[in-house]
Amino acid sequence: MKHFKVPYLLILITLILVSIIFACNSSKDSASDSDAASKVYVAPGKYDEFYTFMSGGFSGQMSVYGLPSGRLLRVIPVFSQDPEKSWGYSEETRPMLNTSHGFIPWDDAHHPELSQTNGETDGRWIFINGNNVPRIARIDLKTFRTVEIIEIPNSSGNHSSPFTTQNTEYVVAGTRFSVPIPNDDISIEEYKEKFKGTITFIKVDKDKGDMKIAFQILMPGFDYDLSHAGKDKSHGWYFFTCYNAEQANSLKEVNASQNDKDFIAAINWKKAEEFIAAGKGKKFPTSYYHNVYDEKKHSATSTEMKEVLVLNPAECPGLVYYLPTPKSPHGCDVDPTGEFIVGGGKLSTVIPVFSFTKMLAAIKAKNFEKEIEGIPVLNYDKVIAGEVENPGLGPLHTEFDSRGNAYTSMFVSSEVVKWSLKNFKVLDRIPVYYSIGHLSIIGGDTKKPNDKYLLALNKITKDRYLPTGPELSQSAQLIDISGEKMKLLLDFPTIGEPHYAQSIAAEKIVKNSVRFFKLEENQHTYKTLTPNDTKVVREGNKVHVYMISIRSHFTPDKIEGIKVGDEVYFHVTNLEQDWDVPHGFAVMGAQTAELLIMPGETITYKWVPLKAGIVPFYCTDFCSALHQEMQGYIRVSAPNSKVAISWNK
Ligand code: K7E
Ligand code: CUA
Repeated sequence: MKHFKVPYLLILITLILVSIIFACNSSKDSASDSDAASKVYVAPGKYDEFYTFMSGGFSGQMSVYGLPSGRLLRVIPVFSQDPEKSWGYSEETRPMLNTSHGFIPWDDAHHPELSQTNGETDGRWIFINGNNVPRIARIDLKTFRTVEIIEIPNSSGNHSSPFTTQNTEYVVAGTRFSVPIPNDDISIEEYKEKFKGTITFIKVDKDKGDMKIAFQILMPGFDYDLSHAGKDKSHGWYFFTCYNAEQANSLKEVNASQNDKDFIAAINWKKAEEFIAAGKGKKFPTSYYHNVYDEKKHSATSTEMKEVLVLNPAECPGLVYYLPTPKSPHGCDVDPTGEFIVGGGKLSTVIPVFSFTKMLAAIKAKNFEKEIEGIPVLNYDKVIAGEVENPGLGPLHTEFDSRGNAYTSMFVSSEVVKWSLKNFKVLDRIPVYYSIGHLSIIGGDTKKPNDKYLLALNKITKDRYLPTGPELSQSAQLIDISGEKMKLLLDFPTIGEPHYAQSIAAEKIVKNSVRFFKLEENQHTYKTLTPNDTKVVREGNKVHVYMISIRSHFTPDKIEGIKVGDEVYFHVTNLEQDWDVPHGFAVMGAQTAELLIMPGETITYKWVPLKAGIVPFYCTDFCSALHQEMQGYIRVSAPNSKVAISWNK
């Protein structure tokens, strides 16, 4: 505590007090007049104009809403098990949650990021980061399913992720918590000497979307918080905010708030590619898992990877520069032209806006104030384009419209502030309820923002909805940004903690949406395509049931010869070939979740019977007038019984 400076403590205390005052100011002055209501009204049977994808935060999922109605359309399990969809329970999907730490059915997912082509969202995939066990997932927007999860080695707290480049060349991952690399049993006191950050570049296959770690950059042991890729003129660069340039290893609330400025790291990834091609990457042994779901086999595989290529900036001149950035910056956002880089200094009284053009000139002129571990630190005055003054308290994240305006979320003063990229003057502000984290404009981090709506993603709900006990849902607010003044249109509750959201015109997705899986394309090892092919096969204590479901029966629906302690695998193929006819499957006493089998799909349900007797199973999805009849019986006998396997067709 001996380096402690009083003014910072005062600033912190003031911010906390102001935040409490704002959070408790339960004003109800929303603009929910008939004008606002008509703007969000979507008539029964009509589609919304936009999809919005919200991260689930600590729920590990992603939720999908329609805009402007705020209607919940779907919850997509990502880093989570979902009993409704058997995700993470079925034999086919369990491998998706493998990591170098074993099976991890949870994570803290923050930033959904849509794939882009030419700097615009293209509706093909959406990526999302897992913070706790560093991972990135890819969801296929044809099926709204997670199809790939890659673990990030040499990382911890994967927060500055997975922001994409303008043609989805890369998604990235930065360590929020620096750690020893390779991780090792050393004293935490050795933080300054031994703890490092990494920034990982994950190459995305341009046709298939498959992810592959291309290389990592070894960084000083700061906390890498958020990032965005450059676009247009700054395409080829990535920007990462970081805090804790103090390299504190405890009481970070105070100890990482000492310096006037931390940094934005500017990384030239095209240069990085050249250094890799020139053989500058060092192979580090490591272990991480790459899990891929095959939509034809309806099954996932999990592969352990054992090494990663690492670049050291000290040996790669021109690869990384630091831009000094006021007070523990959080958000790191690039405007649609690629010229301005905005840092969100949580504890700062201004919003710094950097100029990419000035940055290049300062690099050329070597306007460096110092070096940190071989990384030049540029002079603040030489790279700053302007500072937004009196923006409010606690600036976090910024997005943009197409008219040269920026919108910044103010966590502490609970408001959205609109300001101009021409003169950095505040133009408008609107209160939000309460304590906003991210905000999101449709296409707001791309080259082509849409000027209709802004979503405020608020952390504290308090009195906005009917109380539901101690735990309240978090809340989103839809704000009209089409005019000069922002207008609040709608409140709607959200799932988990949606840090960030991204939205896209519905037409980009609807046209590619899969309605069912074609049976003739089903390549599952245990598929069953006709009643005649159904069977029950014993292999030692394993029993494989090849089963089909079609309105309104299972075949077989009478099975005998199962014994206590057997491992029974029901491989159920849904023979329907029409949209919206799933069948469910559940067995009494099975210690797992149901199956929900889409038309044309095969899924496997594992059951180990523990008691002898008659065990019913049934379809859990109300699929037809005779759904209640969609059921069957299994006879379970003692382990030493002589009852032979039999079944009906
Ligand atoms: Cu600001 Cu994780 Cu993007 Cu939360 S983060 S708010
Ligand atoms: Cu099939 Cu109900």
